[in-house]
Amino acid sequence: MSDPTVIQPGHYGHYPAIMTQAALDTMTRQAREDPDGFWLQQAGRVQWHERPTRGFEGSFEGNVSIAWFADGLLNVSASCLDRHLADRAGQVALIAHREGHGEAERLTYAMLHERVCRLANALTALGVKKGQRVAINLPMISEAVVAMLACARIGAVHVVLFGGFSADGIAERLVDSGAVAVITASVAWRGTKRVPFKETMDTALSRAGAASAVRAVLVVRTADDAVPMLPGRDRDYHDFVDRCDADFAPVIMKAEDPLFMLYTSGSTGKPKAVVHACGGYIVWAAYTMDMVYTHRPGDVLWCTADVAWITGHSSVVYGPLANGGTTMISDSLPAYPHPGRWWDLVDEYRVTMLFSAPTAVRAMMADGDDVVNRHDLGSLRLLGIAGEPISPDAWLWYHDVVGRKRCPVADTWWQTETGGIVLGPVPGVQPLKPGSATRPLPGIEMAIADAQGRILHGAAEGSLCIARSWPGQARTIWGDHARFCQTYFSKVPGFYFTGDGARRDSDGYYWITGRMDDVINIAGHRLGTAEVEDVLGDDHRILESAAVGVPHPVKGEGLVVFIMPRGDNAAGLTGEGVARLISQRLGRYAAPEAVYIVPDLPRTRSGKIVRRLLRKIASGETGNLGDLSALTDTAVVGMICNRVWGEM
Ligand code: 6R9
Repeated sequence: MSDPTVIQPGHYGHYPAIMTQAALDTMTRQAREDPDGFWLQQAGRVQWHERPTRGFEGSFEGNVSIAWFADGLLNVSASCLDRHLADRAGQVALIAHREGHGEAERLTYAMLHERVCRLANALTALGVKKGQRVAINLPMISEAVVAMLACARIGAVHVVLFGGFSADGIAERLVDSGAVAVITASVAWRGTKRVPFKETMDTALSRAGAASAVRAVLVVRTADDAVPMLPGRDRDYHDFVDRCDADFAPVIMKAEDPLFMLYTSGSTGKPKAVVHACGGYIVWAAYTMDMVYTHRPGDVLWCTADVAWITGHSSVVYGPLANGGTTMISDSLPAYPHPGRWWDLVDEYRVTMLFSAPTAVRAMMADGDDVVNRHDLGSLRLLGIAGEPISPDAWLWYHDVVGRKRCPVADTWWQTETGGIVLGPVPGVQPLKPGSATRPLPGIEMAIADAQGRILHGAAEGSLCIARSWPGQARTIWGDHARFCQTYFSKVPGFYFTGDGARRDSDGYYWITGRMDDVINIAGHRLGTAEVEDVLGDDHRILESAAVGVPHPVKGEGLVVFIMPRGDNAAGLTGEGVARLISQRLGRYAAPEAVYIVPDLPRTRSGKIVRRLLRKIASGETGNLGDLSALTDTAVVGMICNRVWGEM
């Protein structure tokens, strides 16, 4: 009898699988036996100015070093654009839909190439040089894709900053990255909400003051209203760029030159930017996206991720374009102006591969099946997800209701640090298990370690690690290589530690159990609890605070904050005020679900706040608080329970 929780590939009899299980097994074996040979062969997926002959060089020990294809020369934008001009200049590369703006913009490879060249010339005219950083802070409009590729073309390192960051968050990242130029927009719309990009950037730049190296700001005018411009610094994007030359010879880069850096959250308060290298990253993006999202003629891939996340980099921009596909972006929301809006767009643009986040799936699930059923959705052939754990229920809803049981669901596990998909199915080849991110792609040697750092074999649960480098691996943390070594390579010596916990079943499938560090995942956005506590530490009325993640039905996790006021100096301190402070300082995405002002926090004898207990209390698991004997004062627990849940 077959296990009901396993869906065999034969179920998708029509699915155009790219290989057989036997071929996949062979690939996996080759990659294991001769990794350098395997990856040098995969490197042929992209265009090189000088093809590499060297595979991996480096070590996960000591002062970790990671290099791939070190003698290769290339330009990533040439691989994503110029290479396709010979045979698909007229094929649509990018569909850019803007809510409320009628028909989407459709840019062919030739048009995208031209726009990227013009911006490359514009940035050069502004004095931006190879190796310098350019911050991109844009909504989901075509200029965001153009901007990333134009930086790649001139060899500048792009730093895409999320539109949800606060002015302080942007200022901090501009200073840390040393960005010399900024590309932003006047405003964006999130449904009916106006998001003032330029205003926030102005505030960020004035707060950063002399600490920022930004000399030039290009502003895409996204609305008709007047935009205040600072003469000498700010320029209207299209006025300036559209007059620049339509040709720009790509700057030849070494494979190990940085392509971009991207900020992500870890377990300390300071945001960190991981650095990705040109050669390894683009090979990895092309390889992983082809293994899971193989583009065929006529395919439209819509990955709903914001370009400010790694998913936006690899699955919206670099992977699809390296593979010569058609990628779609949209600034729409799933339920605005009405529930089912994304299904309208799937039908309108004949989307064949839809890639989203579990949080969006859960939100659309809550709108009910009728909303989905009113749509055709016949163009879809593959559904994908990444970003957070998905329950088997939500997985099956996506599969049965959205995919009408015709489309495989690819649950892909990866990280900003991994550059691209690590765990995920080759659709139509492997059996699927709802709730599992399946198995590692060929070339990835996944491992599970116990609490002592010992590697476990067979079915096991513990911390998720990777035994050997892969081309898309982040090379360092910008300006802090020691932190890179400490964060990822000290927990399990000789292995890359992901920060996640996982269980591997007897079929070799992985089930992610969640983060093992102090990072929470709010609707797919990583947030370090230490970032929140750092912000609160700046309010002199707050003596101490503890931020924890609790389960949330739509967002996956929500933020709950406990505040201990400073005895006699806490006048005016309110939960709303604290919530406002967090949103202002970090960004809207970090807004807490609840703030509790409590007289004390539970502590161990060495003074450490026991966040595990606070998490249980906040999520209502008060019947099962576990052993409290290590606490200095157990009465605190009852007091906090009362504060959160009333008299018990
Ligand atoms: C791609 C991306 C990485 C963290 C990662 C893990 C969680 C990502 C997941 C998943 C369960 C999946 N995560 N994919 N958890 N199942 N399929 O999201 O990168 O923003 O760096 O987040 O997200 O906890 O460690 P990033």
